[in-house]
Amino acid sequence: MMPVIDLRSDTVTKPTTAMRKAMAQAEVGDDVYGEDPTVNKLQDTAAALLGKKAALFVPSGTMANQLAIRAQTQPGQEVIVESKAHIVRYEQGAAGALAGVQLHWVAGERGLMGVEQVEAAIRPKDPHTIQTALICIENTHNSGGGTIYPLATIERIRAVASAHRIPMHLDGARLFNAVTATTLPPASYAQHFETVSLCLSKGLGAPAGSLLLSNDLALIDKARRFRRMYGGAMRQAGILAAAGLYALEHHVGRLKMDHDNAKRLARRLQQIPAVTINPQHVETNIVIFDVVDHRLSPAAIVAVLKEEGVLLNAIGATSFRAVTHLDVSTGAIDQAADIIARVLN
Ligand code: TLP
Repeated sequence: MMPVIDLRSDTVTKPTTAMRKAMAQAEVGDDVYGEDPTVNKLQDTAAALLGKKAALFVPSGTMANQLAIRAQTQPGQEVIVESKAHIVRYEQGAAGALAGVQLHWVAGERGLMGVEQVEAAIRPKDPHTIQTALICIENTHNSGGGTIYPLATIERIRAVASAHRIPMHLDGARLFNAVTATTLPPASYAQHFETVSLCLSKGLGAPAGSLLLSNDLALIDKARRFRRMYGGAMRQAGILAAAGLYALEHHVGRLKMDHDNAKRLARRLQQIPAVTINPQHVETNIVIFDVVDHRLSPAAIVAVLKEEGVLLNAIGATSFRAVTHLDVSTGAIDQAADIIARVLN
């Protein structure tokens, strides 16, 4: 059978044998009673890693983001968020449907908002105007191409948010990619946010699970109640938490390989005449490139590549996304680049 090189997302990774073993051997209990020792260990481990007092284990990154929004806003308020953020594009309108808030989009540069943009988006405190309740930042920024927020930008946005007494949430689905690329400690980012979400099922390679972290224990308690409301309170979730613990222990150190592979792919793609890409824009494990005026439509390109054994996503009228992860080797990246070149030329 032809090998499939799956670059659609870093969510497609399958648990390794060692991870499955850790899952099989996990001590478990009923997490709704707070009695799952492995969930508790994961929450404590992640909180310590990010320099936060508490963490809450949830099924998905979407739920972690939505709990952060629900717990820190009132219906009828507004949340500032970058226009291509996951919260805007890929969460099925949950912020409006479940928290009753309006999203105020700010168009960033490759997903990154500037401090002036954020400041301009904050609503005045007059009786007519909707009130800004929360500012969300995505780091790394998925649709921006795995872009990393400079810490200095976050610090400036934080200062503005504090001056207006507005809390901040970090969608840190891929925070460890930012941490790996910058070599900054995770807490150096996390310290600027009231809440942080962290995904175990992206580059870290766990089959499911995310965490919501905060220093505010009352806020975590509130989020726990909403987790129940949203159907995310699980029972013997230690089976999943064990995978998360294993991932934090064994899969953070290898993220650099994914970044190197992404850069390698970008440099190869740059040599294809039909492709537009700036390899310098590839900062982590996400490669976004454009194919303009091709005889094949984006959907047709994706379909032909699939027949040739390469899976990736079309994410716009001319844009494609390829994501590197622990189930694609450097050899597979070279093979994928050869196939993409053959199909597009
Ligand atoms: N991103 C997925 C898709 O949903 C688009 C992907 O393939 O990249 N925040 C960010 C920045 C994300 O990229 C994602 C998932 C999430 C949150 C949501 O995580 P899950 O899928 O666990 O709900």
